[in-house]
Amino acid sequence: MTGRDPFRHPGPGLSFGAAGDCWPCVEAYIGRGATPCKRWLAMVFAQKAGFLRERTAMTELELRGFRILPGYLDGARQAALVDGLRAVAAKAPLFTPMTPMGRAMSVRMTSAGRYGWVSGSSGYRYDAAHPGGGPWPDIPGGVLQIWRDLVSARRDPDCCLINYYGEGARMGLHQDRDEADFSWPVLSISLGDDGLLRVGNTARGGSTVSHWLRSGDVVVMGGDARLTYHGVDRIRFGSSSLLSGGGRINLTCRVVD
Ligand SMILES: O=C(O)CCC(=O)C(=O)O
Repeated sequence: MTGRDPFRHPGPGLSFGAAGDCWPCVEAYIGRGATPCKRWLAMVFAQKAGFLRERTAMTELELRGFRILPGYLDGARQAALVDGLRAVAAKAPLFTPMTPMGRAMSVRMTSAGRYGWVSGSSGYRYDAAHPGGGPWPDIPGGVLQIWRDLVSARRDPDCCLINYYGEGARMGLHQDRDEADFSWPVLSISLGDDGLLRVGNTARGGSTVSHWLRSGDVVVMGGDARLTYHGVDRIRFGSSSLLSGGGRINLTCRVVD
């Protein structure tokens, strides 16, 4: 097959609604005899399971001071956010951050707002420019609305960090402490595949608790829990149909200075 195959396998990365299935599998599906491949079947079944688990908004949870709002965003708002993020990623492409120790992180990231979060040999910091040059795009209005509704209408965040978790990506336990004023919470929005959030303590070490975050869940990390260690152990790749290529997007909105 030549040219761009509209029924290709979802490739890695932020496909944001691009057509997602491979043509031989679609042929098999509609009965022309080709053999479906295992990856495609796994994705179809995982998405079906995700659909069956679809829930309405649940009561708020509290996890070591993190305020978790399960199902805060309905499907239409999630899809609208993904559209806005597609426009951000077109102007400020996802990149693979390197740790100060020179190791590639498994998530890919970009940012929107006055500042973006970057890392490299000089450490972790906020920067007014994308590593490829140029300013970061504006934070999409749908994201700002969630911040204004749940955090404050008095001041908007300076940075919306966008993390994309492909298959196998994770994020180690860490504190968000590169901001000047910890009285402002960090607002986290989950889109796409389920992600296993691990929450520790305000100092390194000690026991941890875990909670699966689903698409549309929102977490407010503030107050006494503002500096609580947290991370994402793994995702259930293909568990959501929001991103046709699979994967998870997490947005964290931060007041920086
Ligand atoms: O992906 C998540 O749910 C958490 C992301 C996070 O901890 C961060 O960006 O600092």
